Amino acid sequence: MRKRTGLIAALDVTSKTQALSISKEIEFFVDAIKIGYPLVLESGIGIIGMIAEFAPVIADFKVADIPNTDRLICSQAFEAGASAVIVHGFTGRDSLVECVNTGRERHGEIYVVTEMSHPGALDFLQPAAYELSRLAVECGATGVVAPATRPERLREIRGIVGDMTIISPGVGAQGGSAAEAIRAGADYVIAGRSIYNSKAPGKEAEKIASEIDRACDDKT
Ligand code: NUP
Repeated sequence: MRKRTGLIAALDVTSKTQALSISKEIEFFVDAIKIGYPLVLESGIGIIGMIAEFAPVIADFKVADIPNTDRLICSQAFEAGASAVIVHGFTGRDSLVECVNTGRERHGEIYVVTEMSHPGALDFLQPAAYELSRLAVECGATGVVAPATRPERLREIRGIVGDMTIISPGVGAQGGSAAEAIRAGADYVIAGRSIYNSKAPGKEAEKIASEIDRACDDKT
């Protein structure tokens, strides 16, 4: 992913028409558009290629299976035109290595979930988050997904993954701040509902992008 604005829009709408019209409105302000099951189950896998006309697509399939099934899922996503796939690491090293290898073969990126952004992440994922971050580094993933809702944890994860890319959800609707996430070490922030539920998604994306820009200036 080439960094320009530092913003990734999550498009969890369940209407293909809405997804395409929002993509057109926000394309200038985002580095990628992340889509997942809500939109793909409604529209079919072909929606990936349609959205890729506007911005690189991250397929948030949180792939979490045995290596062979992981390979099949990642391959389908890349085949459909995704630039990146989000996968889980808790299934273990062999599964993650298979995802990373599939990404390499398809010239695509693989991002590994560490600690999720929602409150329930404290139940099982938080205790494993640092190990999952280390596993992502060891397996040669492109980057990790770490929570904007907990900047202090994001900072720790940055310390573990070095210069690996961090993409950070939880901005806006989940209460996280884009500026704080950037200052804590995120390369990109992910915002969904605050953009697609807004009356003016383009303006909202522009606003978040300029917040990111200012936070990047603070850091340098
Ligand atoms: O830890 C995570 N938290 C999270 O919200 C990992 C994710 N992939 N996401 C996704 O980011 C979530 O599924 C949604 O697509 C997006 C956040 O959307 P919103 O809360 O800004 O609407």
